Amino acid sequence: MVWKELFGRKDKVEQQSPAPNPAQEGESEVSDLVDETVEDELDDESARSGFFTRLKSGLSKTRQGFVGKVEALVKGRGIDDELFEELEEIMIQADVGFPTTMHLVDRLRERVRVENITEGIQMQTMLQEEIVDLLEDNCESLTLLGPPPAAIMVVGVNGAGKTTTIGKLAYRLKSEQATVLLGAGDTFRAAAIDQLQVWADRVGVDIIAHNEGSDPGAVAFDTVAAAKARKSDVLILDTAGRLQTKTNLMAELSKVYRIVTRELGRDPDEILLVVDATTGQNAMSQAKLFSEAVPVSGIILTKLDGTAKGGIILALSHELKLPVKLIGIGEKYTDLQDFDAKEFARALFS
Ligand SMILES: Nc1nc2c(ncn2[C@@H]2O[C@H](COP(=O)(O)OP(=O)(O)O)[C@@H](O)[C@H]2O)c(=O)[nH]1
Ligand SMILES: [Mg+2]
Repeated sequence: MVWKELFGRKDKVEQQSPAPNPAQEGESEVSDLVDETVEDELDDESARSGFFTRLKSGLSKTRQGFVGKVEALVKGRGIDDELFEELEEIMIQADVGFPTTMHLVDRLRERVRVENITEGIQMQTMLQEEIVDLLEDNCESLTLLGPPPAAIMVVGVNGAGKTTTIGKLAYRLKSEQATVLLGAGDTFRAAAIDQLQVWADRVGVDIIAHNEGSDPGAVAFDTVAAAKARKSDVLILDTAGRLQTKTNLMAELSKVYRIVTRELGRDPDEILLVVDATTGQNAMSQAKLFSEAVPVSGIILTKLDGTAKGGIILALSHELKLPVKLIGIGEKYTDLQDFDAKEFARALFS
């Protein structure tokens, strides 16, 4: 996601607003005395390899728990029915889910037949290709088409990683010269408001917050109004971690959505459902239920670094037809990445 391209306002690049200070991570500033073109290329290159290295290390548990097992299975084996069955088992254990496992294994069976493959090891490359295909079928990046303020609503159960992700996203957008306004829509707990405030201070963006227990609809209203008045580029609204079983809380979430839509005069640009990858198949029911309350436009899958069962990403993408737009691979500012199917599969299989 490069918001300035999405907005088509490259002029923003020239207006150097102070970049947020990622002091926590000790990133050094690049000297602007060096030839800019070379610097840009180097930056691009090191940014790319940095991106991949972080992705790879973020996925290390899943690599061991899923791809590592596939590797061990197919090595030195010929292809027979038993091999397919054992492969299915590994995939189910990695949370790929039954329908998606069946889909992938059927594809492999078909290709093994048509392409006359006999060695198990050849099937591993095929699996990687099929995973890329499956993920790309439903791949979309964050879309902030504006007009400003672009609006992002962030929903999901308590503890999924909403507030942290909003902090990371604000950092990222600000680094790309966007002015960002946060809305502390989780009014249920004082700690939730404070937590977003801390992120806003750290990143250096504005925040609209009311007191604990106040109406989240009023926060939504004020956030949109302030974003318009201050001519913010992007507003990001946090929401309470409504348990999907509590109907009244879901109703409240739809109300917040209606208020944002009304005040904006259009749908929010994104309604992102934050899902914790470590919650396994429960992620699927969360996605279904939240989608009934608000028109979820994409998923942010967090804590991929904390699970060996990252296969859930395949289930979410294939079964729900909801694109995974961003992934969280750690707790630092920079541990939020655009989801790229090819890079993801490459990191998993390398
Ligand atoms: N390891 C890891 N932890 C994360 C990630 N995203 C969020 N967390 C942690 O998950 C916990 C809950 O996050 P929070 O943002 O408060 O969730 P919320 O209740 O949905 O707002 C916090 O301790 C975060 O630091 C991630 O991608 N990786
Ligand atoms: Mg929160």
